[in-house]
Amino acid sequence: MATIAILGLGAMGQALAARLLTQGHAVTVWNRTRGKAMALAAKGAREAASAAEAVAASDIAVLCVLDYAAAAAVIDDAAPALAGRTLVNLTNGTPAQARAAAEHAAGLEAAYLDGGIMATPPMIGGEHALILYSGSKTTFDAHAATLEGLGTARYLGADAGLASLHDLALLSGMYGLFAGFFQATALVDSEGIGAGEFLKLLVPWMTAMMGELPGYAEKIDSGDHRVGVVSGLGMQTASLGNILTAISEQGVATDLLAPMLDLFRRRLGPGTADEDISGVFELIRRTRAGD
Ligand code: FVH
Repeated sequence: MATIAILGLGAMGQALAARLLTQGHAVTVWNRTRGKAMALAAKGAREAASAAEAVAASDIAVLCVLDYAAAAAVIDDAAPALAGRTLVNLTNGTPAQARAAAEHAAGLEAAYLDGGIMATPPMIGGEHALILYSGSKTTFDAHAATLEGLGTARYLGADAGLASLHDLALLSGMYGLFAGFFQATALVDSEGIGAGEFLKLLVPWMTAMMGELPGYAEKIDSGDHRVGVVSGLGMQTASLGNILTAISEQGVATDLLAPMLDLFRRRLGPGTADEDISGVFELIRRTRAGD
């Protein structure tokens, strides 16, 4: 059993602390604003008066606050106690922020892991909870058994920014899905069809379309968007144009889908009508040296 500090008792910090207590770990908790530790104290947590005190009582400090500005403030408060301990930062941020935090922790002589939580608070400890980690492999291996208790622990590499990169990429996919759902539902809603009723058609359709992704991935990885094309960019640009015309005619806002048509039209040119729509990836990817 480990001695663990949970720094930050928002919805996620509370869930993490509760899970670790259930698993029998010795948990010390701290939150900027007092009064959030009562339920955890009833389950056996000890409340510390400061972040430094919580860290000093523990081998591992799990930091989960609103953003990296808040995380930096907590790390500064805890700095005197961090030397020789492990800081696991599960605060949501950018890869650059994660790398800077890793350097900051190294300067304080703390081992550092950055993490991205792919779960909501009620999911913590459950079979669908996934937490991505990056940073020192030695540190991850040393604490993997404890971290597995919070959810499947996936180590992505020594670069501390990798967990955040994958976290934000997965969330980008999620928001794209939600955007499609909102746009499609607004269209049928214009004729009085309810969202719940429409879902019966939408979910199987979206599930079937997920089957297209491996083909797109192959084209993106090879850079060749002309192999095995079934539905070309020319046809799909006309089709998406029809969809946006219909959306406008129905009095529905086009905001969520219109940027995709702009990309299709920008990509469409002499010789690209027969390539796949995966070609739009070339318009949004970062240009690399040699491209
Ligand atoms: N909740 C969720 O569904 C998502 C799931 C995926 C991961 N996220 C990220 O987890 C971080 C914490 O999220 P949270 O849900 O716990 O957020 P809140 O309930 O709003 O609690 C925020 C905590 O942050 C503390 N805090 C804010 N500013 C400061 C600061 N300057 N110094 C110290 N602590 C600060 C706040 O303290 P207080 O307001 O109670 O005093 C809460 O403990 C987050 O990165 C999500 O993106 C959650």
